[in-house]
Amino acid sequence: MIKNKRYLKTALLLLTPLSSYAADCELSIFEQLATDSPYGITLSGAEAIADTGEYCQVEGSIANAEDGKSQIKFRIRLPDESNWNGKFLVVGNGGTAGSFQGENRITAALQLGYATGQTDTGHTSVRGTAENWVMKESDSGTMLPNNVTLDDFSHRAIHLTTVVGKQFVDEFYTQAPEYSYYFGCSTGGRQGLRAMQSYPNDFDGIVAGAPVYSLTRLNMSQLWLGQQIHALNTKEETLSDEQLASIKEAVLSNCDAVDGLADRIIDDPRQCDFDPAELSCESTNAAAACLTDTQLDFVQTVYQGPVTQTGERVYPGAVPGGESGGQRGGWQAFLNSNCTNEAGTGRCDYLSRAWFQDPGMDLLNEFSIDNPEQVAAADSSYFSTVSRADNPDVTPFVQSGGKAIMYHGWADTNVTPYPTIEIYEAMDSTVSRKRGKDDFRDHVRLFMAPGMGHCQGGDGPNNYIQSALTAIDKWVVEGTAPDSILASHEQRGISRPWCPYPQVARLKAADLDSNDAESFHCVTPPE
Ligand SMILES: [Ca+2]
Repeated sequence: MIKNKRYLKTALLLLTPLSSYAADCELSIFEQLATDSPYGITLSGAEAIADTGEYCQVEGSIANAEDGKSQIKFRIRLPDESNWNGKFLVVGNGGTAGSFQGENRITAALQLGYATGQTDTGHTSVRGTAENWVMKESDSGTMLPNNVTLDDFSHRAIHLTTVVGKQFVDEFYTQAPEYSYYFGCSTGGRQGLRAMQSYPNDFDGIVAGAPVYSLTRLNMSQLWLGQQIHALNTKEETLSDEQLASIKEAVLSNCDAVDGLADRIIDDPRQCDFDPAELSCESTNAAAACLTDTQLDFVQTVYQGPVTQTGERVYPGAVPGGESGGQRGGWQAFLNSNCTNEAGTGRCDYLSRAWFQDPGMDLLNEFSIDNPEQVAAADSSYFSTVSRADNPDVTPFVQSGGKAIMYHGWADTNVTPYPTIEIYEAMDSTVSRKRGKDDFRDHVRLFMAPGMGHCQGGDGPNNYIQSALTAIDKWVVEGTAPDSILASHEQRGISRPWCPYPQVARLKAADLDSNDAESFHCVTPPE
């Protein structure tokens, strides 16, 4: 019935060429779908928009079949039929989500003719207000984990937005999407990993950047770092911008040219042997931005990461090369971040709610990685358990023919890149062992991005969205695995290929232009 109305409208459009595309974007198109849906869909609006091409934007919410308590907001954008490429792309979130995010990915996708989907992941987060959505009050007045919002945030919202989004695409074009993709970074990277692990048939292709496979361990390392910063500040030894810049310059002078090119890009920070002691104010030729002994200890500690007194590593440390500058300001970003218990102003407040449902708990002073009971309690909280994306067995995804591009900036100071290599290698060995063959890299490839910060920024090439999207599409549709991904740095005017791990980019010949990606090829580094 509804579809017949659409056909009628289409016919009218053909008869009246001056009719706008807007005539074909009405909520009524989707009403029957919403009524028949088992997921409890409420439509909130449809609007014809013309910015990145012309598209129909539909918004609504999903209550979810299971318990009907979810409030997962979704936004679907449907390009004009003549521009639709037959595909559907869902983009992920960042941070604690709570709004429609990933607009730069959406814009790139609309330019390529994709229908797109976004979700707020089932709760609203407003900067500066408490993350109360992680808790709920029981009938007896005690605070409990809010399992509905936590499930939605962790994995269910992306899944249901994808399932429902495909139906909206089908309803609008009277044709299901030929291929469906996912693209996200940071929290969005975790959502992409989780999709591979838990919903192996949702997507034909996944692009997952800076994924956080253990959100709680990342958060624990950030809390620990907050405590180190607090201690440094208490001693009035706070690192200045000038000192951070001098650390970065010292790192570069020691490590930049190790890869053969002095270009302010460190190809593989694991090859960087840097001792901050050379910046000591005690040295004979100490510079104005030298470091005190307390500051030197702090810098070493940040590289080392959280390790307990008994020698147990809680999480990997920071990579050298991202100390200063970049789009997110290097270490300044976390040196300026606070960890107070004031509602809505810091990570400590959020984690006290997420891990312990106790906003009154002073994590800065009361939590310690050297207290095994506390660490175990945080690790086993509902929040931590449900938000993990650490199952390396993605065999079902691989067996269903899925393709995935993972990536991580080698100068990411927000989310240290080491765990991404760790989970990638664990996935490779697990899947290869189970399948009894060595074709994992025909399905999943990791691209480490030299000099790039957290999902963006940094001195290295960090403009990659369009080429990553093109690469995953080519892999899925044509079966051509990406041997490199072209990335560029707009301000520096340089381009460079990202190489599939463990390969690195090297000049094909020493006299070629090192600003041009064409001069490079991907090679396996010598042992
Ligand atoms: Ca270099």
